Order: sequence, then structure tokens, then C-alpha cells
Amino acid sequence: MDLPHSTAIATTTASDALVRELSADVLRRLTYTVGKDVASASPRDWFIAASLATRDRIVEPWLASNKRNYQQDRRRVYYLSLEFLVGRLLIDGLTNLGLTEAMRAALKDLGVDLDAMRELEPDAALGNGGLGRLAACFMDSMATLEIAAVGYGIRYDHGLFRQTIKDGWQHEYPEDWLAFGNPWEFPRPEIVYDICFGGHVEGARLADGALAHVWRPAETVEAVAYDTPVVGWRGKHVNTLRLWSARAPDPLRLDAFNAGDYLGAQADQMRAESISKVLYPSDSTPAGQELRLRQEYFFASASLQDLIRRHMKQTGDIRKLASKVAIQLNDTHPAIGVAELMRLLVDVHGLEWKEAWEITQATFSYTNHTLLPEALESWPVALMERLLPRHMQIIYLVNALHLDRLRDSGVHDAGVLANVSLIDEHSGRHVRMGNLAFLGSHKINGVSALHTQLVKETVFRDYHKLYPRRIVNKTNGVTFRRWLLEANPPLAGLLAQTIGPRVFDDPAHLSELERYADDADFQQRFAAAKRANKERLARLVFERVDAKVDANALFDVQIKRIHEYKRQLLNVLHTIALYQDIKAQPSRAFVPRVKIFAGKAAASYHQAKLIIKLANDVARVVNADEDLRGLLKVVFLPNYNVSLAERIIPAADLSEQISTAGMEASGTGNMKFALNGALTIGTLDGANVEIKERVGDENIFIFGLTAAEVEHSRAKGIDAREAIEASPRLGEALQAVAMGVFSPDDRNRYAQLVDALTYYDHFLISKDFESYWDAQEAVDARWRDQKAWRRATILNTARVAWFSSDRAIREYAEEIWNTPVA
Ligand code: 26W
Repeated sequence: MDLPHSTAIATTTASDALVRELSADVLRRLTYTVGKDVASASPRDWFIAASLATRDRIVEPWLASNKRNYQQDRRRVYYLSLEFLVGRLLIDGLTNLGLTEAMRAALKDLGVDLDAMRELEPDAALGNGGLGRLAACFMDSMATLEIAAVGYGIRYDHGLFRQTIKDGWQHEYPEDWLAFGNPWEFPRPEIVYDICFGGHVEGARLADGALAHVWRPAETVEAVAYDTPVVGWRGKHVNTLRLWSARAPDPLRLDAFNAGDYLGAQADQMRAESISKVLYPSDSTPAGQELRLRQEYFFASASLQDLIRRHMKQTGDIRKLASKVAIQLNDTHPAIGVAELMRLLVDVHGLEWKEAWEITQATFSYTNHTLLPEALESWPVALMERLLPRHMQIIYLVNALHLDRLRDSGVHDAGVLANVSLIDEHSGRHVRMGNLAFLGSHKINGVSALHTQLVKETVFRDYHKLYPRRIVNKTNGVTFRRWLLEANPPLAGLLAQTIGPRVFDDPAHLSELERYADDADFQQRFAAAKRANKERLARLVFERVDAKVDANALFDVQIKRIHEYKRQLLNVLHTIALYQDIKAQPSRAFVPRVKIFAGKAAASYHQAKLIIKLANDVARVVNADEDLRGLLKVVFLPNYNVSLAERIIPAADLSEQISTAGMEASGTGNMKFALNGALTIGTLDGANVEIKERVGDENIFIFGLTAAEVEHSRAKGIDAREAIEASPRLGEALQAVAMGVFSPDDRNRYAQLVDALTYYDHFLISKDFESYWDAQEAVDARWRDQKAWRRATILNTARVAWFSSDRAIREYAEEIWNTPVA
């Protein structure tokens, strides 16, 4: 029996009148929008009808919010992001409106089961991972805090690829979220901007003798707006997510069509529309392809044109832009916007360069999400010149003026000047987008305390010395509405009963759980909620991968993009060592574990795909081995996405956050797990450091080298052989992999993987292995003392209120956007 997977918490009581109204609304939508009757409606028709009925209740507060923003002349925040990893919206909308229970009852009266129906909604997977999901959490919090905000991005026809696992290997398939229509969006065919590419720049003398630049582009694409309302908690304020779709200005090309060149007429259309076809599926290495730069400029230009139009309508004065507008750049992907805003201010609105630059800097701010050197975007100057000739001129001028100013102020160190230049002269000339974003912004932020410190010491070291007040920290956060209230009804219900539903208005109330941490009755109920989630996940595991897992076992979970620095390999090697240990000691009592993995690898990332294969190979061997007495199971769940995360996280006992220290900017999954009462095993990396400070050393399992020690090890030169010799367990695990114990069909499959680990081990897996093993033993020891385990999990939930994205957004509003919230 499935628990009703919803919650009546903090929702308005489902009065009979409301239920009747809603069922009439759904029926009306089914009839007049979907065009079906009850007898012929498919489950998907019901989903569309229910979504539209829900959306209908968002529209009025949405219009009212827009009107209020306008009348109160509020400063607006624009969040520019190439990714919004939204997930599903039906339960989210209902929860925020307080209508979940009423809708459940209304649908029941119509013979429809809400919990079955919610699964039909495709995820809006317009993002790769952390950065995109953060943007979605921030949209939720900006609406909740009643900030007048618009999120701008691209309406990709195809989101992140669908992953299947065949014979243990990852396969990628196109994702098609729009196939059955999207009930949440409003197409705005009348909101269109021309986006230009290529051509050349002409100089023209103005009447006053000044030189003006006229860009004669070779190509134009249209950006068409699609709006999705973003409803905040309790439905009080609704913001807009405006996504741009690309369209050819003259899709039929009548001239070519009439001349009989039907295919030629379509080629231009395809070229234009390819811009919003598909999300680039890499979450670290820039694609470096022309299409990607076209995407970046396309959405940055459309968004800036749109926000300037709104600003001019409101104030009529372009000079007031910085006082009325804050633009946040989500990583460097929209950084070309700095040059585009300069172009619009100088070439189109006729401002002087100096004033335009002051406005630009006062308007933009930039969030850095990664230190990985390979992830830092830079574009070949030649490509930039060809695609965006006017922007290249602007970038040169910004750079020249900046370097001149530095020289004037006494900076002559050639190394420093080369580092802070917008142009990288090292291997072919490139425009450094991080530097452009930095110079064009008044504030730059990292996403955890440690990451911000490293931003200051590494990528932006010289900038930080020159502008010591510009880099600030804004530790990430997550929305508790989606990640607790919606994803974990059993726990949410318990919290509402114990400390009251106001905890969903202000998570600070979570701290009131502290006094129940040792309360036997509460511990038992907290554990029962976890248990219900685990049973539900066990059923899902059985459906998806045909493996039977026991809800009594410790669920040990690592779910995130597959990346070497995230060290899924360390976890797999621990799994193998544990397997060997259990086999070697047939009569010892082990803590039963289920190792759960999920995550996608970029299609071209061979090493990551090999790690997926290894996890699956190990799962096959381990799960078939009867010597194990059911003490160990390994599961790789395919097609990790937001909706799957919502199922897994509430069911986790142990949260694996084991990146090489200094490499994970923050992590946000770590926060979601702790909130849902999982204990973290992790390195002192990203926000783990701050989680540890809040939950307390005894309620988290920290292991491994620190970021400083990692740096030191690397400087010295890593030789893993010593560490492997010192750890027989690791040696044996590696040997099993090398000998093909898990790949009898291809004994050499993992040779290079084992070699890389033995000789280079860039991610210090071998150096951290023993300490990881010990931390896992400490986990086992705590698990054996269920009272102590439960106490620690309750304290995790009680102490992580600070990681709410509401807190993060409040900090952005106060310290970066100057839009303080009540
Ligand atoms: C241009 C290719 C590319 C694409 C995406 C480079 C880099 C990225 C992102 C920066 C990758 C990303 O998602 N970073 C993650 O951002 C999260 C939100 O701040 C952090 O919690 C994660 O630690 C960080 O890896």
C-alpha cells in the first residue's frame, strides 16, 4: 500500500465548496480546452486539465503582482541563466496555493487519482545539475520573498538527454518534454526581439562630429517569449520565468520558395531555430562551439532588450537603469551581456562611454560556480569577431581602458596585467568570459565560504588584490517547499504535528526539534517517516531495476552528475572492499547496506561513462552473490532527474558528499539530504564545511584531506603507490577490478582506470581511502546504536534551517541587489 503521498499541512482546509469548485474547474478545462469528455479522457488529458485548473488560480495573483511591481516602481531583479532545472510543477503549484488536498478530493470525485496523475508530468529538465537547480530554487524564493524578479533563459525544445542503462553502459536519448504540450507556459508571440549576428561595423559621423558605430549584421534571428508564472509560498506573489525561443524572421522565405528552392528556404529556418533546439549537456567543459556562443548571445541580448523596454516604459530615462534594475549573471554563460548592455547604452541609447560603463557595472553582478580550470569559458577572438564584431570592439576598448587605468595607478607587473586582461594570449587569442563578467560587475560571489575563499586565492587572485571589496560569499540554499514539504510528506506531517505548520513559513522553527532529539516516542515517529519513504523507494527500485532491497538496511546514497572530482569511484571501491570483507568473514555481523547510485555523465566524458559501467558491473556481481547473506546490495538507478531526486532523498540514511576537497564549489544535494534527516559522510569541501559547523561535529562523518592538504599533495606530486601499499583493502579492491572480477566478458575493461588511479590519481582517491573506510566504520557503529543514530538525524533536520534558499536570496537582496526584503 502506498501512503497518500501528499500532505494536508498548511493547506487551507478542503471545504466542500472549494472541492466542488475545483472539480467543476477541472471538468471545464477538460471539456473546453482539452476537448474531451469524461468517458474519452486519457490520464494525460486529466493531467492537462488539472494543471490548467491550477494555473487558472495563479493568473490573478500573477497579474496583481505585475501591477503592484509597476505601481510601486520597485527595483527589479533579473536572473540570467542558461539553465533552469525546474522539474515538475503540478504539486509545486498546488502546494504553494495550499490546494493539494482540495485538488486531491476534487479529482477523486471525478474518479482520478492525483498521486498517479502527478507522475505523468514530464520534468522540465532545462539544466544539467547544480547550477540549473539552484536557479530554480532561487526563482521559488524570490517569489516567496515578494521580490519583483524575472528569470530569463532559453526555452529548449529538448532538455537534458534521457539516460538508459544497457548492459551497464549509459546511452543517451533525446528528451522531448514538449511532446504533449506544456500547460504551464503562456506563449507571447507579440513579444519578439531581433537578435543579430555577423556582418561588419561601420563608422559614422554624428551631427556633433562624434564618431558613432553602426553594426551592419549579416543575419537576424527572432527571439520569442514564453512565460511561466512562478508562484511563491502561499500564493501571495507571482513572478515570471521568461524563456526565449528562436524563430526565423521569414520562415517561409517566399523568394526562395517561389523560385522552387523549397529546401533552401528551409535551411535558413533550421539554422535560426537550432539556437533553442537543445540544452548543451556538459556540466563542466565548455562546448567551445559556435552554436553555444550563439545561444549565449541570443538569450542575453533578448533579455537585455526586454528589460530595457520595460524600464523605459516605466521611467522613460535610460540613465536611471542602475537604480531600478539589478541583473545577476548565473556563471559566465550570460557574460556577453556586459558587452551587449554597453552596445545598447552607447550605440542605441547614445550615452557616453564612461556613463554607460558606470551603469553597466552598477547593474550587473556575477556568481561563480566552479573553479575547475577546464570549465572556465573563453571564446576564440576570431570567432567572436566573426559572430559579434561590434562586441569584440567593445571588449577591446573595455580592456584597453582598464589596463591603462591600472598602469596609471602604478600597476606595471606584466604578469598581473596579463592575468587581468580580458584577452588570454597563451594559446591562440581568447576572450576570457570570467574576466569580462568580473570587470562588468559591482559584486562577484562564490557559493560557499570555502569556495569564495578559493575564488579570492585562485581564479580571481589578482583581481581580488586590485578590488578587495568586490568578491563576497553567498552560500547556496535550497527551497524547503519542494525538498521537504512536497518531497517528504511523512516527515512534513510529523513536523507540522510536533512544532506546528508555521515551520513552513519560517524554517527557523526547525530548531524547536532539538528538544525532541532524545524523546523516545518522537524518535520512533521520525524513524517511521523515514521507513515509509524507504519502503516506497524500495518499490521503485524493484520496478526500475528489478532488484529487491530491504528497507531495514542502511540506504547509502550518492546521486549527482558523474564526475571524477565527485569521486563516485571512491564509493565504488569502498563497495568492493566491503564486498570482499563480508565474503571473507562469513560469520561476522555486518550492518546491512544498500549502495544507491544515480547520475548522468556527459555523453563525451569517457572516464565518467566507464565509472557508470563499473558501478553496474559491481552491482551485477554483488547482487547475485549468495554468500553475502543479503548484507550488501548495489543499485544504479537510471535517468537521474529532479523527480527521481525527490523520491530518493527522503529515503536516504547516508548522504555521500565525498568530492576531492577544494573542488566542489558548494553542493546543494548535501543540504537536501541533511534537511531530510540523512547523515552526511563527506570531505571538508564546499558547503559541507558549513553544514558541519551547524549540525555539529558529532552528527556528521568527516574524512579525508583538507583543501590545503590537497593543494600541498598536488604541489609535491602525487604517487598513489605508497597509499595503495599502506592500504591492503584498497590494493585488493583495485586488484579485483584490474583482474576483471567484475568484467569477466572483458577483463581489460578497467585497465586504464586502474592505471590512472595507481600512477596519477589526480583526485586523491587512494590518499583518502583509509580515512573514508574509517568514517564508514564510524557510520556502522552509529547505526548499530539506533537511538544515537536517530538523535543525530533529528539534529540534522533541526539544525539546517540556514540552508534555505530564502536565506540565500535575502542575502543577495540586501548585499548585492539593494532590494531589501521585509
Ligand atoms: C560551460 C560549461 C559549463 C557548464 C556548467 C561549465 C560549468 C558549469 C557549472 C558551473 C557547473 C555547475 O553546475 N556547478 C555547480 O553549481 C552548484 C550551484 O552553485 C554548486 O552547488 C556545485 O558545487 C557546482 O559544481
